[in-house]
Amino acid sequence: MCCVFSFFFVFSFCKGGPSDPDAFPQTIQYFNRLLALQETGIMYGHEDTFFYGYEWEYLENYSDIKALTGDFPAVAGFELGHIELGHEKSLDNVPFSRIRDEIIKFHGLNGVITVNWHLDNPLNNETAWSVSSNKVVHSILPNGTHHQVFLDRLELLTKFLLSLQDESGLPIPFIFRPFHEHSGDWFWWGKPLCTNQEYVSLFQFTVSYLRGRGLHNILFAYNTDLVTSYDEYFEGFPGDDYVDIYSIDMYDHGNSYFKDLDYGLALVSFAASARNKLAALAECGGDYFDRTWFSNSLLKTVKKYKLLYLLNWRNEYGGTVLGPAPNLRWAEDFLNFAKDPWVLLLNDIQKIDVRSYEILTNLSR
Ligand code: BMA
Repeated sequence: MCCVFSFFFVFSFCKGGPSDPDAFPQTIQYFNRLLALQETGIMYGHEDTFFYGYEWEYLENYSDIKALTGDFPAVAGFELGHIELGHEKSLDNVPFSRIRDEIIKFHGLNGVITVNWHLDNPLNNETAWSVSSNKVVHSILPNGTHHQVFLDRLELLTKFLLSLQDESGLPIPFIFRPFHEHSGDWFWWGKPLCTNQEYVSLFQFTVSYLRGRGLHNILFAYNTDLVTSYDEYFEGFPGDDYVDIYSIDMYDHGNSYFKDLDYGLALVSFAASARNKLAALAECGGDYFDRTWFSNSLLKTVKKYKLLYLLNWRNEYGGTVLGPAPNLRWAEDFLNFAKDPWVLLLNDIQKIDVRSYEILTNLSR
């Protein structure tokens, strides 16, 4: 009985399907699998986890999360900044060939892939953080002075994305979170640097371009930083035909952090449930002086809502470390967090019966 009820409960969330009307069968299956996972717990994710960490770089089959917990994260984040320039290495110095290999390998393990893109400013060729002009988005939209520059850069991104195929040549489904943290003022696509309509057009144009190039294997995540109202979250929202995941990023900013986080997560989770979408805390981290930051404060907050994943930003070798690792002050606190049955690492999501979401996929077509 219980199974029948939970089956229909999960199925009732599957009516929507991916936002792409031409989504490949494996993308529909992926979306439904993620909806089922969102009911099961929260996946733990880590950025650039396979390339470098607190005390190492470029080992094989290694990750700080694996070294600490014995398991890989369920979600792996990959940075594509500088793919748009035709460079061989990302802005964080990771060879794109290695990024491709790890994406293919992780997909083979049934891990969930999320991709982000700190693309350089196409107007002045400086970094994603170059915010001196509020005309950048305007200049790269159709009829803008730099539209062709943007098209060329999108095409270089597209070529890389088209190369993400499994051993049998099938495109690998993944999450893409372009133009993230829209509510902030630190990227050239941030809220004070363009109108809401320009942001909407930029997002829609990008999604349509990628779909037009045959990429029907992508789930798109809409993302803001801190917001304090429902209306503020949806300023710049490109619409449900372009979005599969409602997400926020939020780093610890002091006393009001967990209250603000609670508000943001309630917002994305309720809005997503109401529209048959997914919800996520796409980036988070802190300085972890609170000795139970993970195991008490974060865990209590995320357990209140249906969320697909949370992701700690990268452990930069020799730089800022935002995830856990052996020998860090917050290692034990993280282990206590990861032990909670609601928190899912790679082995946990591998255990979930693939056939159940295949049945859901067939029903929802
Ligand atoms: C930022 C920092 C930068 C990095 C960028 C892209 O938050 O970690 O050092 O280059 O993300 O990964």
